[in-house]
Amino acid sequence: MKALILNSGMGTRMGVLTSEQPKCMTEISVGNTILSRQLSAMLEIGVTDVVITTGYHDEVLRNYAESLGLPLKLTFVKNPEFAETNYIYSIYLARKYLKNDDIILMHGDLVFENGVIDGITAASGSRMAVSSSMPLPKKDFKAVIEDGKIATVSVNVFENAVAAQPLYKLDKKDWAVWLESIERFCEKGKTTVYAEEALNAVSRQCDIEPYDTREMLCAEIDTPEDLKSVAERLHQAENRKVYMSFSSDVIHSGHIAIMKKAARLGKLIIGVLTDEAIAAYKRFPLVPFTERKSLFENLSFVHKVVEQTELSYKTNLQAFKPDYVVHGDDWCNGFQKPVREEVIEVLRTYGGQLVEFPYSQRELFKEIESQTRAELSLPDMRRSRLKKLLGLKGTVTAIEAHSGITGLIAEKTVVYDNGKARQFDAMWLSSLCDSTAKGKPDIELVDMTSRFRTIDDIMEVTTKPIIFDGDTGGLTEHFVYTVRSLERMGVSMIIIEDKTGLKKNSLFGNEVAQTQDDVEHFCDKIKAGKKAQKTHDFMICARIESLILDRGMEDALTRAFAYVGAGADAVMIHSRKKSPDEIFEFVDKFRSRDKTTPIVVVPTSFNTVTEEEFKARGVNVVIYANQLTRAGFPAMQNAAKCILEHHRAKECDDMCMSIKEIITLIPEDN
Ligand code: SPV
Ligand code: MG
Repeated sequence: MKALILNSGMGTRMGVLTSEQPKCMTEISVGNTILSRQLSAMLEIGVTDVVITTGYHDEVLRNYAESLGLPLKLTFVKNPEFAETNYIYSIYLARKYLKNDDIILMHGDLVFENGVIDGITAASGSRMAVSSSMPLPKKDFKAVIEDGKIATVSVNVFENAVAAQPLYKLDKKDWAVWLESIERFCEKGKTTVYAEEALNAVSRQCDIEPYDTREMLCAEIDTPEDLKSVAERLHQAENRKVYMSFSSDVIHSGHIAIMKKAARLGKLIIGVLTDEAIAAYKRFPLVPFTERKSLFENLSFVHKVVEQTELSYKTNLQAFKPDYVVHGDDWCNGFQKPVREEVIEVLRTYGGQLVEFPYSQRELFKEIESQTRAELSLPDMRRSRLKKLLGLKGTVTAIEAHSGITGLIAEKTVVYDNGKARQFDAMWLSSLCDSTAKGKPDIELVDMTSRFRTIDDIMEVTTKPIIFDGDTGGLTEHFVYTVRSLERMGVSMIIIEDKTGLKKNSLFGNEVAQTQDDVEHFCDKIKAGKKAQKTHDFMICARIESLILDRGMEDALTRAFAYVGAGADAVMIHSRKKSPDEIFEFVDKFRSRDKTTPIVVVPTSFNTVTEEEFKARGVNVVIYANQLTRAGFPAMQNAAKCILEHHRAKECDDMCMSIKEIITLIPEDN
């Protein structure tokens, strides 16, 4: 594509401003002339071949254009008869440089904002700039549109016309038709008419669509008054605020392209989502907030970088009142739909506008995302993440997983509510559920090798941190090896309970014989585990069984403080009461002396308490310890019964996931 800029004319209506130089050299904003803006605009859209017709002050113009030093191939064609002819003749003289190419054609006194040239060149096919929101000009061009195509361009048509500006993008085919018509006109001596006369003669053979610039600036400068008003409008346009939000760890060329486009609409403000906001809706960010923020701060076309603390744009839009919000067009459906609707709603309150650019689905970008996921699942990355999440969110949630598929459910289940997303932060590798899945009782019968195998299955397909139910931790001599193995695998925390002998599930309470370990012995186990671990981020949590075994609150608290003293990174207080009162009392009393050690709860019995309430009371980890198992097995039992009852599977089909769903449930690129 080439550009053709028509600069032969004298611009007499500009008065003294054009006595020494052609009109296109008039300064329109600090350090920029009409011509320098036009040439930069061509460069920015990738057009490097520019033909400029000259005449009036030809030398001055050439020298000036060359002095700009832009990496453009400039071809100057002088119309020596510039005073007696119109630009139709200048084009005629330049015709040999203009054949067999798409053309951007503009008058040399035209000032337009970036959005106009971006819009006019966005789609294939020929376009002419028109404005449906501008009043019809008396003297300037107007266009008549028929069947969606430009039929007539003239200063004299008023019926069914819209304001039009001499800015065209013409594809080779249409331009050839017009250029041939120009040649015929000039060869018949019709050199004083507008080139548009030649277009009108052949417009039915062309497909030039109108491009509506609406409120955007696209105007010719004929007089000093025009100069003043256009300069003001340009200043406003260049100072418009444009807002985009980002949550990605990496900035790839797709992001750069869309940001550059956005920056062409005004001053680009980037809202960087905080780690907490990202962790809530997709996955833990690989690159922390401060790093991600500085990535954007170092981009020359970014004006300002701000923090966005939630998925919703509302707070930032109300604070910055951007003229435009820019986003890829991929958020019209799916979970971001309500976020988008809220953006439109907020923009409407003050007259802002949403601009959506096509979202790039390039394979490379998907690959970058999946590599990021892969990195999150590496042992070192995964292990440290629980501590980071605790620091970030204060309170985290975990759900049990006992197999690859339950791991995937824990990993991927997300619910969206009004632009907010909720998902589990971590996985609990329950001894009860792991044993149950193997059809065995929860009595430390499933050995560590087998438990590790389950971890491995889950780790292979997930990225979230794992909290391992270590039962009693076994013999201290064995526990130290368990700690190191778990650490190596990338597990974040082991919880060991202060019981000894044959362990039974806590939810039996004193209905079965269970022995609580003595404080000193359990403290020694904790100390040995802490000494054995190699990294700083692995956590050992001491689980206190005093309430389960009716030993009273004092015993629970004494043990909790002793275990923390021995080096426990967290304490878990367990209860099998329906009422949460004893848990709340423990948390209150523990927190009155220890403000920081994380408290873990497993609200299987006291299940009416919300995560928000636990958080408010000072609890840090809420574990949903067995719900997937308890939900899954009755469903399977019912399906089995249903088949037995009906002697066939048809009746049980409604209870089942479809074959299509089950075979697509597990993505191949996991
Ligand atoms: C488990 O899930 O295995 C637990 C929690 O240890 S509980 O079953 O409540 O004891
Ligand atoms: Mg257990």
